[in-house]
Amino acid sequence: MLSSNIEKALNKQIKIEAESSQIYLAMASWAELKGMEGVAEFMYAQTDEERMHMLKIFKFVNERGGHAIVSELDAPSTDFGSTKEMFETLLKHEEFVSQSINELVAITLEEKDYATHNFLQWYVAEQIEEEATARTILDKINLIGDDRSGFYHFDKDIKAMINFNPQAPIV
Ligand code: OFO
Repeated sequence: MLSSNIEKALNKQIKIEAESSQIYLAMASWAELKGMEGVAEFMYAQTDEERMHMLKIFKFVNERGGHAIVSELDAPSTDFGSTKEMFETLLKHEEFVSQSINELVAITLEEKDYATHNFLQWYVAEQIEEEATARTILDKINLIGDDRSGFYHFDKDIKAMINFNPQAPIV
């Protein structure tokens, strides 16, 4: 059984994951309209992945006797400036998510809730991977600079970094 404190903190994380999904969907739309097919595809995969992150916590809360809440979400931006700025925003957002997961892990230790602590380890590992992917992409963008043909190849190559598997089970 979840304590009300942990239930509240997990519901807060559900909202963060749902907002992450919205942010990446907005990024997908922006990239698609700019003709960056590969970047848009990457963002469409990201939005699905974040929804999966949200659902995983959602189901865990209900399974553990809590009540998973669907709350109102903040609307994301519609304009992300440039591709580089968009990936900088993405990295900053993932760093914020990592911080939030870390705080959640700290609460589970304070409350000696080892089941939730164990459940959250998947998110700790996932955040390391997501931050690393964002940094790798930013390194590539910085290397390309203003080279248009380099950018054309980047848009093609980024598809290889999509690791979302739509066939994978949700939980
Ligand atoms: Fe990329 O944030 Fe979810 O966990």
